[in-house]
Amino acid sequence: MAVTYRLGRSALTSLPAESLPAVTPGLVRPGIVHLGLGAFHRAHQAEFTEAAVAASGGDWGIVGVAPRSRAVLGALREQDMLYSVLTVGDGDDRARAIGILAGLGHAAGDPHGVLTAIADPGIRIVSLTVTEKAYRMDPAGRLLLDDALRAQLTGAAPATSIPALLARGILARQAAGAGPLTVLCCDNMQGNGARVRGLVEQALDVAGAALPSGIGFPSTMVDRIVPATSEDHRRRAALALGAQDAVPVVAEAFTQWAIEDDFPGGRPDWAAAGAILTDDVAPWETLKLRALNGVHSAAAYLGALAGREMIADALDMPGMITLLRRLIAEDIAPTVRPPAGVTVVEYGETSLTRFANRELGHRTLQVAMDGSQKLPYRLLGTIQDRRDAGAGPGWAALVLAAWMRFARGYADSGATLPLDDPLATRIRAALADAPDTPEGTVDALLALDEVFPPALAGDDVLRARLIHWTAEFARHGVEATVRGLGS
Ligand code: CS2
Repeated sequence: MAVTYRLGRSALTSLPAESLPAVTPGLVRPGIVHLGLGAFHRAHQAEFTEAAVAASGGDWGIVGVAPRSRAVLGALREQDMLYSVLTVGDGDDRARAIGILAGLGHAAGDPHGVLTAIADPGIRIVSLTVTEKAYRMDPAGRLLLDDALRAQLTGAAPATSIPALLARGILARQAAGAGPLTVLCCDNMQGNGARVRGLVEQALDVAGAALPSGIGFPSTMVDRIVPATSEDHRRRAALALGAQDAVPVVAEAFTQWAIEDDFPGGRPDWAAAGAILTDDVAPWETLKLRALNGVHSAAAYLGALAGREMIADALDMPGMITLLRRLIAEDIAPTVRPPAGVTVVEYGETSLTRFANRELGHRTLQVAMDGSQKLPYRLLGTIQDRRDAGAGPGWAALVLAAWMRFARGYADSGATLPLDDPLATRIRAALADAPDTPEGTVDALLALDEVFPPALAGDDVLRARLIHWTAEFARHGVEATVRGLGS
């Protein structure tokens, strides 16, 4: 069947009932400005928010702001701000249009427009999915201030970066008397609410101001695997939807959101959409970062080094499941106090089942990117906690050694691996100056103080295990090393 309609309001009458948005597009007034209009937000918070408004009402439409790229904005405009979520992996493809977007913005092109949107009294939440690096903080939570950022914070230059948009947005609200606000960080960082609060306080300080009262910074744990959309996904979304969509997002069926309930300006009824509202989100965050994201990164680095393109292919490597199960049970589980009713090992098994979803087409290189920003939250905490408890770094050291080998820029076959990382220049320079030996690689990278806290950088036991695994990889390759562990 040829699909000729383009998704948009006028196409809705031709969509199957199960593909229709849960709210009437255009009728929900804006209450949220969301920074980061990538696939993850559109398949996660946007879907939860739409379901919450459908269940319980409220003016919680989302003004979606793309920080840099305009690519998605044009297509969304042409589609009356509608897009679809294609759910794959459980037999049938399902696609549903989402109609909760109530406005669009572009931070790089129209920063003033974004500040005006944030200062609107109708807006009570500014949420973010901008990835770890966009916060421009070191592992200790210090703002990485340079001249360009200082100019943005003091108003000498337009506010296009995340710290500046938040700080100047808050000041613009204060000037407008716009009322209480919640800044809701939805990026994969431990204690993400407190971290962003610290960032905003430092940024306001540079701007010569203090944090006004009435602003909440709840922490949240967000979870749904949402890889980059491929041409094949686009085609399948059109078939399942019955309309062409230039910007569908693809996701697994699993979705989870745990939110600390601290919203001075109110919030959508996300609990009605299945979210967990709690006063203690830390157990959820630690569990997810270590027993999902940390394990994901393990599969990504080992898989990429062994020439596997997709995460599902990495899981198929002989020995891989055994290794990941040991990592979860022996190293991660002892460091995590899971939420009531959850066990780390069962949760970890669910992670492995989710990673095996081949329909997602999740590339190892996509998960491998930005390792210098991700590993502190997903892996180094596990190592630190094990060392503090007097235990060895365990299998987590093997995973860290895989990142170190990956950082050298080529797979075991000799094929080039792109180092897509904000610290790529620093990492390359450190390695170029070091001898090409296991000791040389490990010492050069452990010395990166943007990544490794002093306690780990100076840990001889960790260093010895990293050298051991780096030497094993050099001698046998990752494929054989992992296979050997599974027997
Ligand atoms: C992944 C995450 O790309 C990555 O680093 O580990 O994006 C992961 O898919 C999500 O956090 C799942 O919630």
